[in-house]
This record gives sequence, structure tokens and C-alpha cells, in this order.
Amino acid sequence: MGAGRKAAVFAHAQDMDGVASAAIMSRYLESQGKEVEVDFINYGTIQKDVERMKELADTDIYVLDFHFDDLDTFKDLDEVLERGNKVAYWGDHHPLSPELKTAHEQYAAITDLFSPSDRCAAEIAKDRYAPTDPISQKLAQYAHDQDFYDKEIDTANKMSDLISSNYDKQKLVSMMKQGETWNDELEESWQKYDNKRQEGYRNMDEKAKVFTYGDLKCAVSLKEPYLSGSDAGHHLLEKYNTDMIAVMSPSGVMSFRRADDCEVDLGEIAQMFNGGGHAYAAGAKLDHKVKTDEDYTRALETIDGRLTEYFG
Ligand SMILES: [Mn+2]
Repeated sequence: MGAGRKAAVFAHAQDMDGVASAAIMSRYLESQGKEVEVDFINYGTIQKDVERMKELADTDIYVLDFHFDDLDTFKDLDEVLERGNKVAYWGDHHPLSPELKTAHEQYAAITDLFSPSDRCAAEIAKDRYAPTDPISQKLAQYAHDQDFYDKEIDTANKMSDLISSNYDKQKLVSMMKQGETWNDELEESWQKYDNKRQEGYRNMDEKAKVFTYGDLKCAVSLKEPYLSGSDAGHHLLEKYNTDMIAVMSPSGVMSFRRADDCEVDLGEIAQMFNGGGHAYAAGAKLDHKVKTDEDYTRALETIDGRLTEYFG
């Protein structure tokens, strides 16, 4: 690695772990005198994201909290490497098949691909590149708090809210890599987001219905597109104290969540709506949008009908 080579960090766009990984990696690379470009990558947009990688030249690429989930994507990576680029590091903590793992190892000079792992991607990068740096330690701790659902660090919770509200992630990384995790501007943006979220909860409450199947109760409602599925689900579970919830968005996307002590297999339920997922959280899509009151009534009938069939 020549001292003059540029560096590009590609981190998972999804959440705190990706953003903290990008900050830790940039901080380390800049301490080595490198010029660093930060970019974000995601599963739904991978095709376009890889095109941006192809625009690089003579650059060392660091990929964090993300892996290619399709062997074909490595053909695109061949084109990236033809331009004098190298994959310097690939770090992730999500499950991947042996074939995919081998492919990543062939392409990257250094890999940290651990799954299952009790460390998130930010912690893995910190442990490799900056294990004793207090700022990197703090960022890794924030990421862990969110990635493993501890949610005990208030600033980390609020920062995750900002990330899911589409706040400028580049800006967050620039701050975080200097060790700053909160300021007045972030507080103001968060307050605005939270006010809107409370309004979203009130709208959900107006539409909420609770269905009963034997001993089991399920709350159902419609959420505003700006509310995240997990916030909406969490709100319904807390407020209506039901065993499970189903929440739909105007696009017809549905998500299912359950209370901690509920053992219903939500993956099976989601399959009745042509979706899928885990026992504890699953998703599906209605075959129509939910824009009008009539749409909503129809959706409630569909959901109640299928749940009656399932629990009956
Ligand atoms: Mn992660």
C-alpha cells in the first residue's frame, strides 16, 4: 500500500453500526495520512452502489458491516479492480454461505468475517485498527448498544432515530470521527423528528383495532410512511399490551412483531400473506395499497380473516 494511495470506505447504510464503522475506519485511515472518501452501500441498492465503486481508481477500498450476498456481484468487483483499485479490508458479522465467504477472502487483502459474533462490525473494525483509541472505543460501544438492542445509551438511541429519519450520514461520520457524538443542531433535528413521530403514533392510535383469537390478542394499525416499522410495532405492543401486532403502511407493506413472552411463529403468519421472516419478527405485502378508508377496512378484513384461519 503506497502512502499516496487514496482510501474509500463503503459502509452499510442501514444503521448506527454502519455509520460508526465508517467513522472508526476513516479516523484510523486519516491518522495514517490517507485521504478518505466515505460512501454507503445497501442490499436494495447494491447494483447502483457498485457502479460508484467502478468510478474509483488507484484506491484502497474498505467494506464494513456489509457483504455481497450474490456471487455475481463479484464480476462487478472484477471491473473495479481493473482500475488499479484494491479491496484492503472486508469486515462483516452477518451470516454468509461458505462459497460467499471464500469469494470475499479471495478478493480482500484482510477479512474479518465472523458469524455468529458477539461483536458488531464497528467493534470488529475497532479491535483490528484502533483497539486502544478512546474515541473508537466509544463509537464501537454506541454501535454495540444499538446493534444488540441494549438501547441503554440515550445519545445512541437518538442518533439511530436520526439515521432512520434519513439525516445526512456523511455529516454524522465527519462529526463522529472527531469524537463528537451530539450537538445542538442534532438535538434540534431530533426534536423535530420526535414531534413528528409522536404525531404518527397518535394517527396510529386513531386507526388501531384489537382482534382476539382465543387467548391471543393482536393489535393492528396503519402507520405513516415516515414511521419506521420497528418504532410503529414497538408503539402498538406497548400501548395495547397485546401478544402480537401487525402494522401496515400505505404501500401495503406489513410487519409483524410479538411480545417477549409470546411464542407465535410470525414467520408462518407472514407466509399466509406471501411474506416471511423469523419467528419473532416477519414481514409481508398486501396485494393492494392502503390509501383510503375503504382500503383500510378491506385490509383489516383480510388480516382478521387469515388470522382467524391460522388460530382457528
Ligand atoms: Mn451491523
